[in-house]
Amino acid sequence: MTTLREYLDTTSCKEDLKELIELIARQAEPIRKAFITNQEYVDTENIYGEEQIALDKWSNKHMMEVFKKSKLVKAAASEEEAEIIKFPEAKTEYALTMDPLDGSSLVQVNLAVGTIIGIYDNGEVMQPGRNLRAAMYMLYGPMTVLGLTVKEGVHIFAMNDEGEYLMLEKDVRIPEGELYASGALKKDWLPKHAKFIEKLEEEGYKLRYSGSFVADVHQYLKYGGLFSYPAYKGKETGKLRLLFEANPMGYIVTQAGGRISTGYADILDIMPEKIDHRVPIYIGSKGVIERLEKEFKEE
Ligand code: AHM
Ligand code: MG
Repeated sequence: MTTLREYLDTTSCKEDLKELIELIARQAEPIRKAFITNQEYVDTENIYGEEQIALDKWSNKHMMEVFKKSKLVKAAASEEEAEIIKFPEAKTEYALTMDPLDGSSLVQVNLAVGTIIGIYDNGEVMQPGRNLRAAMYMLYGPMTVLGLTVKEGVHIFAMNDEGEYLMLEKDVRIPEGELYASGALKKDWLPKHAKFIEKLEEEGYKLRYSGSFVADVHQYLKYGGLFSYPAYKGKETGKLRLLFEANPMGYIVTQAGGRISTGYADILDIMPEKIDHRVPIYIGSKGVIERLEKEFKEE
């Protein structure tokens, strides 16, 4: 079986990028181990005023320490930090975006959660997702799984008992599947969104929504369909973040032949206006997203 290193050696990645990807992927082990010791809620809120559980903070702090020590990261923006963190001792130009623990509300019920990372190679995080050099996620489910693209397709790896990643699926292509999901309360959905979701239900699309974006997108990558967290009444920007969630996962899905859209435009072309820039998200199979964009524009 192909190890992560063996795969990386077949790509056009420079040695320091290979090292960075391996280093990040290895952090799945300490993060997983921390699940058991970081279960309780702490009485702080994150920068979005949300209740923050200890594991969010722990994972963020752990990753930032790893980045600093490695000298492989010049700057990092994290969902858990109000400002971009700079590492002046870095010997590279890699700038990262990170959701250290996506799906954190599921930690205490032991459902799948993950870490999402975007990697730019020009020292800058405030730029469109289209410019990403690489994107990856680690999913902590029954197995520890790594989804990775270095702009040469999407490949899925699983960690074995020795902590080594072995390739599970090569060159994943997202099919035109029939799963659907929508975040936000149904009573707050905007009319165009509600109409489209209703249509999918009538066509026989099956509902799959877990509360963990990274776990949901991993599933949609395999089976296809339309995952959405839309604009909704009172929050026209939607909930999910451009830098930390939409761009890296959208980049991966796009590399697998799928799409990510606001319903009107490709999310990967958006210039971020601020660190916590939020976007309505439609992500999944290409056909259904093109159909949605067409209908949204027509009405
Ligand atoms: P988080 O990064 O703080 O965990 O928040 C993002 C999560 C996504 O993983 C998920 O899709 C969404 O929020 C779930 O939200 P809701 O509870 O409104 O369904
Ligand atoms: Mg998140």
